[in-house]
Parts: sequence; structure tokens; C-alpha cells
Amino acid sequence: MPAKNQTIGEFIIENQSSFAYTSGELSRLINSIRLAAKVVNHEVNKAGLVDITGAIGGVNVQGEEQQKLDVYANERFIETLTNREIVCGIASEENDDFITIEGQNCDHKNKYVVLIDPLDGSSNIDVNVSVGTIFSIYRRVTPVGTPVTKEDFLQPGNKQVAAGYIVYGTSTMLVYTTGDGVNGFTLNPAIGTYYLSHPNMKFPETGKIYSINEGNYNHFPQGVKDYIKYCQAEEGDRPYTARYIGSLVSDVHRNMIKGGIYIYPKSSKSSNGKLRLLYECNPMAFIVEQAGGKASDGFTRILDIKPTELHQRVPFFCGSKKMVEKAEEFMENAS
Ligand code: AHM
Ligand code: MG
Repeated sequence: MPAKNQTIGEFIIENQSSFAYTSGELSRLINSIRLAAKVVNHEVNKAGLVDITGAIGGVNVQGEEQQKLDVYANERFIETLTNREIVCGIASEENDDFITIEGQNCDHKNKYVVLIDPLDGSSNIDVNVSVGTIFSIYRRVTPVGTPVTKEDFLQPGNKQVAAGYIVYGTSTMLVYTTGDGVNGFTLNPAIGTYYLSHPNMKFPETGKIYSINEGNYNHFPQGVKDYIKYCQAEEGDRPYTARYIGSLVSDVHRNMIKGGIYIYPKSSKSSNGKLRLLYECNPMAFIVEQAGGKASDGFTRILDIKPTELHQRVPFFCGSKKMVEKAEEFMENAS
């Protein structure tokens, strides 16, 4: 049982020995991410005040318009991780290619790569709705002492050693796993410290919330249409409640606390859906599974998919185990 009012710093020190690898590097890495998140949080909070929101005019690798805060968050995370020289490479949803970090003495001695979506759900910024950061950490597969290659980033999600998200919501929370359960920390902005507020988070086995952009209904596969009709049917504990923020982190965070399912399926408009396997689905799937939930592409476990491209997209079903199983049943029946 963790001590009351435990800070994230105390928690990391106490739990360091339960990490798969205990060199202290992973702890330092998570420390850097939480630091960058505080800086980004500060900026996100004053977005409305300083007129920083709005498109910067650039277009990211996915062909989407970038917001100023996306750029800002991307730079802060990369800068913080680069300056501390604790990773050997970073891949970001906002950059076309991965970044190689040589490390001290240019010796390529660092062991971890980080994949990050610096500011997810950024279309929510100008309307003052929650956004998030998602990160994923792997051990490199190429030999220490050599520059990282794409292979280090294209690992299946089941090789993640840690993953987490920050939700910039009514309060700012950092939720992460190192493969030993999921813990949530809430930032006290007055003193800049995260406190353990949600120890050992667990996805309810089932729930009553379904989260999907139903505006695309006509374009969804038959299995998804059938599942939506099932959610709406007047039977047993149904109809379920529809809740969709349009911010993956916030939608999954709410469902993890209340019980529910999040779906971003493929559609006739986008053959693999919208979400990116490496920056969004894998880290969220790792967290969801560690909390006792389930994540798949409708048929296959997300964490077992072998990525082929840095910016690969994949359909995403995640949430309470029984609800995801039910949705998969509809997918199977309609295929
Ligand atoms: P982004 O990385 O460009 O912000 O897009 C990802 C976001 C998710 O957070 C969210 O669940 C989804 O896009 C919403 O998409 P849509 O507006 O198509 O429903
Ligand atoms: Mg994103």
C-alpha cells in the first residue's frame, strides 16, 4: 500500500526494483517526460490567454494542419529528452522520420527509444476541451554503441517497457505503466508536484459507455454498425450511454474509470481508421491491458501487430474486456 500523499518522485524510487530493467535509466526517462509535461501543461493552460491557439500554417506528415501548441509540445518533449541524453532515439507523430541521439561522447550508449504523440486531440484546444500526450518506451534492438535504426522503432507493442499518457483536463494527470499495473498521478499546479491519486487503476470488466464518432456511421463496416445498434437496443442494461470527446486520451481515461469501450474503426473513407499504431494505439493498449482491459483492431490484439511503417494506422477497439469481446463478436459475425 503506497504512503498517503506520495509524490511521483517517491513512487518511482520505491518501485524502481519492480521495473524489468533496473539501471535507473528508465526512471530518469520517466522523470524527464513528467518534467516536459509540466512545461507543456503550463502552456496549454494559458492557451486562451495568449492567443497561442490556431493553426500555425504547417502541415504534418499525415497531411493534417498543425496547431501551434502541437509544435510547441513536440519541441519541448524532444528538447527535454535530447538535453538529458537518456535515450538513443525519438520518433514523434509530428515528425516524418525518427531522430537519432548520439549521447555523451557520441557513443550511442543509451538503451531506450521513445515514441511520442506530443499533443493528441489538438483540434480540441481552441474550444477549451481536454487534450493529452501519449508516450511509449522500448529497449533498442540494435547493438548499443551503434546509431539507432528504424528497426528499433518498429517493434510490436508487446515489447514496450513502459507507456503512459498525460491528460490536460480539469486537472492534469500523468498515468503510466512499466508493466506492473497502472498508476495515476495528479499535478498540484501550485507547487508543481504530481501526487499518486489513482493507485493501481483497473478497467471495470464491463461498462455502459460507448465512445465512437457516430457521424461516420454510414461509412463503418457492418460489424461496427451492428455493434452500435446493440449498444442502443432497449434490453437488459442497455441502451448504453454515448460519450465522445474526440480526444483519445480523455475518452479512454474516462472509460477506464467508469467502464466503457472506445472504437475508432476503419471506414469506407479511411481503410485503416485514423489512429497511429506506434504513437497512439500501442501505448494506450499497453495501459489498457495492464489495467485489466482489452485492445484490438476488431480481430487481432493490438500489441501483437508487427509494425511496418512509423506512421502506420490501425483500427482501434479498446476498453472494458467484456465490451471489447462483444464488439469483436459482431466483427467476426459480419466478416
Ligand atoms: P490527432 O492526433 O490529429 O489529434 O488525432 C487523433 C484524435 C484522437 O484523439 C481522437 O480520438 C480522434 O482523433 C478523433 O477523430 P475524429 O474527429 O475523426 O472523430
Ligand atoms: Mg494524435
